[in-house]
Amino acid sequence: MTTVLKLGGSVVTEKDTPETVDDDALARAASAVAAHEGDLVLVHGGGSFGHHAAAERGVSTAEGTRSAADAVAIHDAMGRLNGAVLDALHAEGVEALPVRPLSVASRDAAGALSLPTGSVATMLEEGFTPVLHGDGVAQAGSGVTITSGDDLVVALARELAVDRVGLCSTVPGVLDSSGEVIDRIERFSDVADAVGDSDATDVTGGMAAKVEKLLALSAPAHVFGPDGLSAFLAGESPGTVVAGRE
Ligand code: IP8
Repeated sequence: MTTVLKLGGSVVTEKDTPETVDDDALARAASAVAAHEGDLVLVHGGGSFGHHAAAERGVSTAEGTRSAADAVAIHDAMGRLNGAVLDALHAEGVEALPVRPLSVASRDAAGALSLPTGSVATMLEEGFTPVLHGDGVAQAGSGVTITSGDDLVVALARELAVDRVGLCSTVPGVLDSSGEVIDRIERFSDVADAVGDSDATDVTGGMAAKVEKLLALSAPAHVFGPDGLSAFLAGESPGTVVAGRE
């Protein structure tokens, strides 16, 4: 049983204060991950590290940079967050290893992501927990653009034999217009009016973009808040199930 789990950047950082880890939230997430049995690939978002670094330099999924210094500054910010995530996992006994997209991934001119997964698959076979993150990635015709952790989740779910996908966000699921968690989404049109943009600085789109990407997967995806993380890792279905092609 292979699970891909994204820890949202807003879950593990103080999203409005640059480069600030939410240590307690990260420690709780690491402890939940440590209790999980089975193969797990982790991805984390940018939070107050990558999104601030990218926004300061005018770089997004749509706007690339041809400045290597800017690309490396964004990558370094993500490296600092990745280091904090790895430290928290190691403290809980999780044998976590970094997999850093800038060096291995690419996008074509239309934005389609190519992510070689040989290292991830071999790490899993050897008992490690690979930890990827949203990053700057070279894109044909655009220099370096931002690739969201959500896109990495989708690429991993396509390339590996993944059974379950989880997105741990700050909200307890995908919410309808009255703030209630939607149990199950099968078509984007069902929720198009209800899902809006993320409110803090986020250069890669909000909940609407997440739902659209998850609907394209063949594995069921779950969107839940930090309180649902242990339940998800135990095989339960907290929050919203996004079941586009199930
Ligand atoms: O928070 C964004 O990843 P996300 C990564 O998963 C950067 O969208 C570098 C802004």
